[in-house]
Amino acid sequence: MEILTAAQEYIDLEREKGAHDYHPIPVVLERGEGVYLWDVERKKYFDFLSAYSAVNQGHCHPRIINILQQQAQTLTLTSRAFHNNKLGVYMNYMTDYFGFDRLLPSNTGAEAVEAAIKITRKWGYTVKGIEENKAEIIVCAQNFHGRTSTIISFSSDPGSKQYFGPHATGFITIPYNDIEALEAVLETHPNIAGFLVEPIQGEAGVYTPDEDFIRNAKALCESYNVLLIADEIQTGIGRTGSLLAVCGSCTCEGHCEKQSATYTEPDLLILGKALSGGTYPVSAVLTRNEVMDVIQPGQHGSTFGGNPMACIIAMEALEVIRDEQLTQNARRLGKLFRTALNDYIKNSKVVQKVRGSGLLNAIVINDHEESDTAWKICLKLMENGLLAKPTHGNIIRFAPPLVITESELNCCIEIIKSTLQTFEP
Ligand code: IF1
Repeated sequence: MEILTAAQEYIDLEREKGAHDYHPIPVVLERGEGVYLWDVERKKYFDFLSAYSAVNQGHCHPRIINILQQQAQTLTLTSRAFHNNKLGVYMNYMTDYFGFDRLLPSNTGAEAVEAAIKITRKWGYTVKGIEENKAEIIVCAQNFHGRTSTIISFSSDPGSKQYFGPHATGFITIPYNDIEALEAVLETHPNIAGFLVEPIQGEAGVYTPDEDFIRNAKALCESYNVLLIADEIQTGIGRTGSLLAVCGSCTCEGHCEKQSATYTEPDLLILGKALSGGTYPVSAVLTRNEVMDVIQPGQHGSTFGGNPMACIIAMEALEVIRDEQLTQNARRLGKLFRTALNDYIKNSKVVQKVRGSGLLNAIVINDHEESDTAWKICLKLMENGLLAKPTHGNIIRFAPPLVITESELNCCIEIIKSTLQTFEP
């Protein structure tokens, strides 16, 4: 392989030889460790994106990398045509960790969302008794669930879906955090099989619903015999200061047997991203017996889903979450972060709002959505040694790896404040 030196050369190669499907911050990274990243010129940065919350356990976590290396030297892939000696152990571990009966393994987040849609529809026909091809799934405006042709069909972002039609039907969109709208659709549509929802909307700009939204949604779903499908691909695994966002303020990290008053049990739980600590694509759908039983041999699958590498990595990644108490760390440092930034914005003309939960936070820039202020702030943050990315034009997401320490976070708060200061009028 060619060895290039200047960052610009790598950037040019991607632009000349690749699909123009992204508009990255112009930094070329070559190494990561914990909360830190280094570029090809050896400049060091704090990572405040964590690969969209996939690297909750920090870059190249030694325990995860160690187990990955061991398994890579032993057995990488068998396909599901044969059994392997890790999959069953992993399924047992996961169902126990998250409190469900059964697991369906996959690789990327979008694949797991697709699987959840298929399970939900088939449950709708074979258990609920909906007439074939009439099942509908309720989704929320401003959702982000992935990039497949079915999933983009119910996106509200024109860029994600325009000219990729014809779009899939069978989805009904309601406003996020609108329990009345949910009830109205359930009341008037007898063919609803599921309600697919992010407990906190990441792409929408880290939008947290009312405290009782998910709980009320679950109660409604129950009374209309509809499955509640929680997409926790981004919010799960400690990120928001609880094991899952549906745990609410419960801090037990999955030890409470879900008795906590704040926990809402989804019928289907979708996980991805940090399930591998960002080292490997691992995703999963968890549900109870009678729902998972709608899938029989030949009806779903994936060459890589449930491979022994994925299984062993995910178990270690989840052990790290527990052993290092990363959920508690996210909760404690998240509060500290929001307090510090809220303090700053009291006298700020640049930042309108700070919001989030745990270490999934965002600031809303006081400018219209098409302005490039957030982009410019991110470039300045990069210059100052901190990597973050705007979402929706005027929102900047701040999501460092959960292994960040208090002193590191304080250092980052200083970088963020002093950078924002240079944009104040
Ligand atoms: C991209 C955002 C994050 C997700 C939820 C499913 C998926 C995602 C809740 C699909 C993926 C990513 C993918 C990334 C941008 C991104 C993202 F900005 F769009 F919202 F994380 F913040 N459900 N999210 O957040 O998982 O198939 O990608 O593994 O560039 O598309 P995937």
